Amino acid sequence: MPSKQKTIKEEDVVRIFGRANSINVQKAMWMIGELGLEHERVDVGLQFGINDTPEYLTKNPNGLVPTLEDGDVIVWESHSIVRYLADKFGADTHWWPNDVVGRAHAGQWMDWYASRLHAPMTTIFWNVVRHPPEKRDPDAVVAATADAEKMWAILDTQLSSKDFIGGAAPSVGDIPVGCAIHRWNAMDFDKPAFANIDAWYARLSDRITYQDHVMLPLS
Ligand SMILES: N[C@@H](CCC(=O)N[C@@H](CS)C(=O)NCC(=O)O)C(=O)O
Repeated sequence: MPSKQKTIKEEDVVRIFGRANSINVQKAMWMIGELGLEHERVDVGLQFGINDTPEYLTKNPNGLVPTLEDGDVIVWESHSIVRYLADKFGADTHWWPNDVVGRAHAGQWMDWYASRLHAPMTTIFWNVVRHPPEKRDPDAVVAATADAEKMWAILDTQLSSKDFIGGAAPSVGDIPVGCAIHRWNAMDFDKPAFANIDAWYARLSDRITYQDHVMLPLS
């Protein structure tokens, strides 16, 4: 009797280059987890190095993580990786809205995260978590918190009538902001609370893949 177990061929495995504590890597890994893809993650970046090697730079000339390798296809930029994965492997799921308006709105919230929320969140993260205590700037945290608060308030309004960013089920639009809200909640600093965002975060926290790839200790 031939074995019923599926043989995993090298080309069936998607590979992510990037360390697990990077928010941008977490976006890709959460998507991979939700789509149930066979995958391998290779530690790259910060203490692991590799991202400045000629071999890595041929894959991703920015020298940043994450980079996706899917057979001969290379994709960098975390949001593009998330959209590629959802489009290729999740087109029949709620992760990749099946209508042009749904996809536009999901993309809008991904771009909005990058253009409006990422900068203040990065300032807070470095000054609360990653910088050594003597290098932390509390005033920068206060200023960035005020900026981030305005942005979270926009998202809170969006979530006042919806369980997830686009409606009743999560989509790619939830992924960047979903990764950011875990950091916001897990970091220890003075911050405002948002009722609709709290309820959405509780919904995300119920997902095993979110626990596995996003709800990691901050470092
Ligand atoms: N816009 C890029 C940003 C990528 C990025 O800045 N990655 C950071 C980690 S979050 C990085 O590679 N830092 C250098 C390192 O880890 O060594 C994306 O979304 O993928």
